[in-house]
Formats: sequence, C-alpha cells, structure tokens
Amino acid sequence: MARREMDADRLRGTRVSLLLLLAAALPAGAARPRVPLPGDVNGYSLHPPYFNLAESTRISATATCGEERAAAGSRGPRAVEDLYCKLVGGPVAGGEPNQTIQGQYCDICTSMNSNKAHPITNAIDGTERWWQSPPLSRGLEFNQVNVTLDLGQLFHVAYVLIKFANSPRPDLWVLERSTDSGLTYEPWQYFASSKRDCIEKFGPNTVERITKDDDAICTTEYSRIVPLENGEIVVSLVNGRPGAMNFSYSPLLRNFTKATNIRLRFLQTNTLLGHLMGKALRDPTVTRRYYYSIKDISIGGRCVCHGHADVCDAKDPTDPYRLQCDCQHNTCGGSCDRCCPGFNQLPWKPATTDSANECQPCNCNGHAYDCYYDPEVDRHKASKNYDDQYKGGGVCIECQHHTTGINCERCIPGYYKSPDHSIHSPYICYRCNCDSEFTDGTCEDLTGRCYCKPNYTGELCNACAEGYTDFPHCYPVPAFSHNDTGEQVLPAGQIINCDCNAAGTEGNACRKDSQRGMCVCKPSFQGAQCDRCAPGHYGPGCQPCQCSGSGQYDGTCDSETGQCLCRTGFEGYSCNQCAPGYFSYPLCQCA
Ligand SMILES: [Ca+2]
Repeated sequence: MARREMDADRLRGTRVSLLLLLAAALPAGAARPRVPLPGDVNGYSLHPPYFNLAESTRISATATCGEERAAAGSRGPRAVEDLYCKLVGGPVAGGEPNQTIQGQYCDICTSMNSNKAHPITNAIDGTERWWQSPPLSRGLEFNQVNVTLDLGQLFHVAYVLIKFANSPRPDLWVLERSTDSGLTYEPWQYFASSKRDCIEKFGPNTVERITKDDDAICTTEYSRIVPLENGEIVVSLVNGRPGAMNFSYSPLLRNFTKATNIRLRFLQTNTLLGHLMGKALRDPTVTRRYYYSIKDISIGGRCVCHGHADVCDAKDPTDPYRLQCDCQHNTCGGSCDRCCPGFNQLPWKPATTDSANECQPCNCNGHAYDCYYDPEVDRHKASKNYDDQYKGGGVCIECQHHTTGINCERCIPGYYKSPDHSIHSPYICYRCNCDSEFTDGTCEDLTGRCYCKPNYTGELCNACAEGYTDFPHCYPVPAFSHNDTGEQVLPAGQIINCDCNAAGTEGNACRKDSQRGMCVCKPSFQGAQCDRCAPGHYGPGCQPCQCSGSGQYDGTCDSETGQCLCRTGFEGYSCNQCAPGYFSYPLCQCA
C-alpha cells in the first residue's frame, strides 16, 4: 500500500515536471491561446496546443518477455515462460509473493497469464503495468530490441519522456525518428554511459556542443546504472537549440522536430559491469537479470499546421485518430500545407513571426472557382490579382460562361464579348452568328462581325478574296493567268500555295498584286508575305497593342504576347503600374 502511494506521488511529480518542461519548451503554444497575445513571440504565426501523442499511437516491440515470435504460418506470437530476476537485491518487505532464488528477487513472465504478461501496450496504457524485453538468458541477441511508435501522421515533437520499470535505464541506445511513415529512420539523440562510448559508437561529432538546430547529440547522464529501478529519461528536442526561442523562424528546427514514427533502438542493457566478464555472459543466473522494461512513454507534440492554425482535432468521423488543423489564412489540407481552391494567386508559404503569408484569391472575374500558381506567369506579370494589379501568378482553371484566359477575361473562339455586359457577368460572351461555311467561325469582340476563311471576303464572307476565283469554291487563281513573274505554269483548277498571307493582305488576296508584283498588306501587317505584324500590333490577327498605361514607351508591344514596351520605372502588361523601387503611379518616381 505504502509503495503504491509512493508510485502515485511519483506519477503526480512527473506530471508537474512535465508541465514545467512544456512551459519551458513552448513559450507560447502551451497556454492554448486562440488569439495571439500582444508581444507573443509567434507573431502572425499560429500554433495548436501540445498534447501527449503517445496516448493514441500504435506501439510495437521486436521482442517481449514471455512471448516468442511466431513460427512461419502460425498466428500471433507463441507464449513462453521467461524466468527473470531484478538487479536490486532480495524481496522487498511486504512485496508480492515472488520467488527468491539465490538471494535474487525473481519472477516469471508469460503471455499465457495476464498477471505475468508484459506486452508493449503496457508502455502507453497510463497504468503502473510495464513492458519488459526477454532477459539475455534467452539469448544475447536480445540486447538489441526496438520499440516503435507509429504516430499515424506527421507531428512536431517537443520532448520524449520515458519512465523505466524494474530494470535500470539502457546503457547504449538511439532515439530515432521517421518522417516517411517508417520507411527510413534517422537519429534524434544518442545515449551512452561515457563520452568515449559516444565517440566510438556514434562518432566524434556527437559529443560536441549543439551549434545547429538539427545536431544529433550523445548524452551520457541517462545511462548511469543508478537508479536500478524506476529511472527516467527526458529528451527535449527544442530546448537548448539555437532556434528554440524562435520556433516559427527556424525551418531547420521545425524540420528537426517532425516525426511520423519514433523508434527506441536499444543496443545494450545496463549491467553491473557484467558485460566485461566473458564467462558471465554464458551464466544464466547473471544474464537473467539483464533486460529492458518501460512503464510509460509520453511524447509532447502538436500537429504540423505550418503556422496557419491554432486548433487541431479529429474531423473525419470514420477516422477519429486522424487530427486535422483548423486552417486559417485561406490555407487548406490536413496540415494547412496548400492554398485553398481559388486562392493560388501567390505561392503557398508557412506563416512566420513577421507575416501570416495568407494565400491570396485569384481574380477569375467570377467565371472560375479554382486556379493554380504559375511562376512563369508571375514573372511575366500576366495575371491580375483581386485588386486588378498585375501581381502574382494565379491562372484560372476551367473558366465558365464561355470565357478563357489567365483571368477568364476573354471569350472562347466562336464567342465574342458582349458590349452590354460587364466582364463579371455570366452573359459576357455571346455566340458568334457566323454559321456560313465561308467564315472561320470566330468573330470580332463587341461587334460580333464574322471573320472570313482565308479564301473569302465581304461583310458576309460571300465573295472570293482577291487571288481566288469561282465562288463558292474560291480556288486560287492559277499562277499562269498572272502572266507576270515567270513562275512555273500549272494546270488550271489545281490548288496551289499562296504567295501572300491571305489574312494580312488587302482583300484577303492569296496572290501578289498583278500590277505591283508584290503582296499588298493591310495597315496592321507587314513583310514580303504580309505575315508579320506592323509596329503597334500583335497576335495572330495583328490587333492594335493595348498600351493604355502612362508608362508605355511608344505604343508598341511584343508582336506575340502583346506585352507593351514600358519606360524605366514602369511595368505591367500595359505599363500601368510602377516597377519595384519606383513609387506613386502614374509618376513612378525613383525612391
Ligand atoms: Ca504503463
């Protein structure tokens, strides 16, 4: 009875020290603030509270006292009887009726009997029951035992607290973490009884002072043989590291604390110098006293929400163990790791002390729900944001209402912009009324005037363009009929290539003008074949450049994209904003 009270006291004591540990490790998150407090070191960055991750974890051990790994083909482990004895001397007065053998305090473990079973689940059950590994008398290979906790998802881990049971703490072991659901593990911290062991087993770097947030160090204070029972190990993964006071600023520390799985890789039990005596290793009365035992594992951690949530809880009723962040700042995903649909004007970023780095809405003029971020579009300043500025790289996806374009700002081919509706109206795009087989099916914005196929011309495209003959067929006029250039003479009626770009010539002519012996270009076209845009025009139809901004240079623009040529200090598609370092449009003076 007295002992049980002592245990209860010890548990209470641990809980208090745990709280202190948390308070020290977590300057702001632990107090569960819903609203960032003034002077909060997290600034704009939000963090959910810490809790004990171990309570809902899946735990496993590679070996357990009282059970043996199943033979191939059989179900579950096989029950065996393991005799073990404690390192502490004879039976404690008032203790349970256990055996005393040669002055050793001994007992049996077996999974057959629930009172004598020590399964690994005992390490996270919240009771005084404990897990125990097979004693080395069963085989020296049981020096190496792994205990693995599968957290089920990615968490930030601030500390790991392990309470051992009826054996000393391990002599040599590694605390490891995985961030890929257990595929690969890397060391978090090493444990050995001397600096020399640290260097020999884990390398000379492990005994140096922590200089980087992700240094894996070797600790000697937790491998002492005393206490022989109920020892504890506290591993803080945040405290004592350079980024500890500025968690949301240190990407290195944020990464270092991430884990989906935690593994305790025990390499060597603590012994009363027994490992030095070769003979002793073959003596079961010695080796039955060497094993690992764990009463409790606590893991202080919190959801990974990238600074975009201060609450994290179960949301999926079919998976109550999966925790999801209550994402803010227009972020989405279980860990707020992406921008919500329609909010990809800027690339996703984690929040920092200085900035919430909110995801910004795309400007799809009300014609699309979603968009994606394209760095190329951003670089060319081709996407308008919600404030009608060319900032960011949002590209609208699946523009509705017959619209298309980066901002759903144009009508699809076969439709034209209605003069009667605003760009935001679902009725902005009217169908071209160009059913004649002589039109190319597209028409002019605002007027709806049809564009003719190359061979045709006229308001209704009901005549042959110059250089074509025999409406409605409109064959190209055979070259020999021109009788001018001495070209190859071809039989009449055969379709031959055009000399001129029909769309770029007056009267949509395919042939050179017979008098002048050259292609006669429309004012917006130029070149020997009238296949290039004249200065101040762009696009396949060589429409006039839209350089309305005060920063435009001479009204000219890129002949393909229409990007206007801007004066120094200006930028934007139509030179209608100031370049970085210049201020107060339309002046755009140098700062
Ligand atoms: Ca327990």
